[in-house]
Amino acid sequence: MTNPTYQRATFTMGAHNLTQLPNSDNLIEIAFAGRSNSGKSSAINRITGQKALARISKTPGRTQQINYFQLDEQRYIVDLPGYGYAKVSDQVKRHWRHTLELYLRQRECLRGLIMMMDIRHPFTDFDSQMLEWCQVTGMPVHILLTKADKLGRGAAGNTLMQVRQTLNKEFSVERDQPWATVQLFSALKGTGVEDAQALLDEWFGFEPVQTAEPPKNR
Ligand SMILES: Nc1nc2c(ncn2[C@@H]2O[C@H](COP(=O)(O)OP(=O)(O)O)[C@@H](O)[C@H]2O)c(=O)[nH]1
Ligand SMILES: [Mg+2]
Repeated sequence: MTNPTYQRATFTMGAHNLTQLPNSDNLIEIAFAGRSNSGKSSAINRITGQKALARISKTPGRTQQINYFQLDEQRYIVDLPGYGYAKVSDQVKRHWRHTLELYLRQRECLRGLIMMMDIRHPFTDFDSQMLEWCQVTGMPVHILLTKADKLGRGAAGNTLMQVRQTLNKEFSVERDQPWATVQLFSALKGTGVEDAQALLDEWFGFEPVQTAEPPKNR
């Protein structure tokens, strides 16, 4: 069952640089990152059960700001700018590259990063760069392999396994110790939504939602 707090999420502010972020004392943030067009907005909307919280943009890369969605006084979902969009100037790219690095390495209230990777194109250059920045500080990372509906079950399962292997080999914090976790996800079909919500619940420190026993028909 969806934690109703996600459905109450509201947009509170967009920041263009780190000085505009809310004071981190007593906050818990979970950030969503991904290449433009990786399905980040669709994932945020699906996980929060809101149709248009993060605007699903047909023009990739338009969201060049850090967007804050408030769940309650303490907890925020943070939508980081999509990266890898060719039409942005080099200067803008450099600005965001630097800003994202500082954000991931220094933001004290950041509890973890959810990274969207299109299941058909995992580990783009900047995905790997972001993973390295998180690896340095041991920042928890959970990867959603998005648009899983675009592959058949077998192929999706194989990609999941390969991605897990790559994570354990190339991005472990301790040798061969899994650090980042990964799952299949489809905003279209709803695959993996509950698993993603359960992870957010854990990171945000929400108690597991009790599902009431349905009344028995006699
Ligand atoms: N088939 C399929 N398409 C998806 C899924 N999630 C997103 N898309 C499509 O991928 C494109 C980019 O999605 P969007 O959420 O805007 O990506 P963003 O740029 O990363 O925020 C849109 O055309 C979406 O409709 C999914 O789970 N399955
Ligand atoms: Mg988007």
